[in-house]
Amino acid sequence: MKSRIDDLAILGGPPAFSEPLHTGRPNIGNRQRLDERFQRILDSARLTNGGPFVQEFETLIRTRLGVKHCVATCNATLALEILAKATGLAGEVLLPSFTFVASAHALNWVGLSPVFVDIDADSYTIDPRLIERRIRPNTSAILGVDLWGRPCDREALEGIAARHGLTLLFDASQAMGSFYHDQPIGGRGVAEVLSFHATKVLNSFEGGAIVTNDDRLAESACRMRNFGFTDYELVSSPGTNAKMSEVAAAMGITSLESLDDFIVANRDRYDLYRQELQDLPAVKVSVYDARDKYNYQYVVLELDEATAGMRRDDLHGVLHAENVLARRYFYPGCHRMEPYRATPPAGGWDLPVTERIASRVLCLPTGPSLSHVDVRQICQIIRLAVTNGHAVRSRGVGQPPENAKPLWGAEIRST
Ligand code: T4K
Repeated sequence: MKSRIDDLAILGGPPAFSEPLHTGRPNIGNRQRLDERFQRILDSARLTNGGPFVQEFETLIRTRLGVKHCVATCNATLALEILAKATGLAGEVLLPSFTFVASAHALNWVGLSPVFVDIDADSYTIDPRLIERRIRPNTSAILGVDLWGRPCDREALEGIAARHGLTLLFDASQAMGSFYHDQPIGGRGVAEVLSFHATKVLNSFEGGAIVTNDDRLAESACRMRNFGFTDYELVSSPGTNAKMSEVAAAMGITSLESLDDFIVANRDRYDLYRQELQDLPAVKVSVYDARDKYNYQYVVLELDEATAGMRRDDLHGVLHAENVLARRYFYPGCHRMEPYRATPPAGGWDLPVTERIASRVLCLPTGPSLSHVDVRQICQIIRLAVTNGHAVRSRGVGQPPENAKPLWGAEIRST
């Protein structure tokens, strides 16, 4: 364990970890069962186009979430695009800027205009109190985002959508396994979208899904993900290719079998992080709404730079030097990314909470592949850095953001 600031790797000490600790380590599940499924796919030569594993995966997801339909796709970005097309959205869609850029890009890609609404400082999700002032005659929908697996305020959004005749959709890409109050995410609004990307709590290498209780919407989405085909040779609408492959579904099924174990492991690491960091006034590990349940896939630390004497980016640099690849998700907010940065509304984007939170938060490595010893060591590094923030900073540790990403080029530790 490091006890003096000179031990910190950024100040010349040896890195605490010889191999990178990633934020977003894939959860694999039972490899033997995965292998068996792969063999069955190869033996059957049924590789894609709605094969038996995709059908099984869809059934398992809809049963688990208690929804009528699951339309599996090759990723969540295309699921969002299809959903926007299938619900016939036009004009402007309200969503938070503080999200992964795919939430906004999917809308932009199909010709819609994302309009960003600020977030609530405690939940980090869209602030319902700020939505109505952004509604204009050409607003067609609200896209709530369950950031870091935390369900956004569905009841409040439903009320607003109903009052203004807006379509309500949810980007639940990060929220598989989470519950809004006592209900699994997936069944609210017109539809919800899930991601099964490798870094998600449930992974299918790449993958996504639209889940909905709307029969017609499910039928449209199925058609659109398969070039608009309704029959063997009959094409009855525009469409794209967003089909999930059989290997992806096999991974998804395998990962789903262990999902509850992954969540228990995530919860365990989250509790340990909180326990280890609770007495540090400069640091807040995100707290959750007791009415909900979470997948705990992201452990989010918020740094108060005035108390710490160092900026979030300094701490980010300190951790990366130790091979702890914490991420500044979702810095700097979509509104500061192109094309949204270049096309602000009159008067500019008004997103003070997003700006503040985006400059303060760090997501830490977590998950089954991370040991308790690892977590304690990471916490000790954080403690050492933030309790000596001024001293560390006076030695010029600030690391420009551009330097952070290349570390991902390093070898990945196997689970
Ligand atoms: N909406 C929301 C709210 C989302 O969060 C996302 C995706 C989407 C929509 C769109 O879903 P998809 O179309 O992707 O299904 C990652 C993911 O690529 C992205 O899926 C995810 N959100 C986003 C939050 O994170 P990056 O650029 O941060 O990933 P990357 O490659 O830097 O990996 C993160 C860390 O995970 C690295 O340190 C290494 C580790 N890793 C990653 C991969 C891919 C591994 O250890 N193994 C791996 O295979 O975007």
